[in-house]
Amino acid sequence: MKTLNLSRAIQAALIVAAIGGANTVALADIKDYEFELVDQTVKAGPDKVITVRLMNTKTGTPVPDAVVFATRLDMTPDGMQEMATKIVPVPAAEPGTYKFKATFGMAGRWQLSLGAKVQGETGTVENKLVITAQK
Ligand SMILES: [Cu+2]
Repeated sequence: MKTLNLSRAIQAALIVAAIGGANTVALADIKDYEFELVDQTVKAGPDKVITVRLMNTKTGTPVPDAVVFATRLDMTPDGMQEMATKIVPVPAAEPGTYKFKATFGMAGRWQLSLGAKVQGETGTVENKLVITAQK
């Protein structure tokens, strides 16, 4: 019966460790961050600026000084996955906001794929936002 008691003890210790681990993760989770569009629409045409805000959804505050990268801008929402456009970062004045410049060659819905590294957090924030280009 000694073996059984030992395995019970190990099991209990593992459960405590698992709960402790979960609590630690819950204090600061990369899933608590998300991007939002400052403007839902943009004028179709060359060199249009998109502004996004990185939010901490737990505190409801913008997150400055993140390393933000736009990975892709294409027309997936309108069934044109292959219709992608170049996207380049431009300086943003307001802390917690990030700007990009792109040419919207066609009116319609565009999907912006974004990533971010947040200071003090492990992992990567990954979001897809839909912005509408208007004629
Ligand atoms: Cu298109």
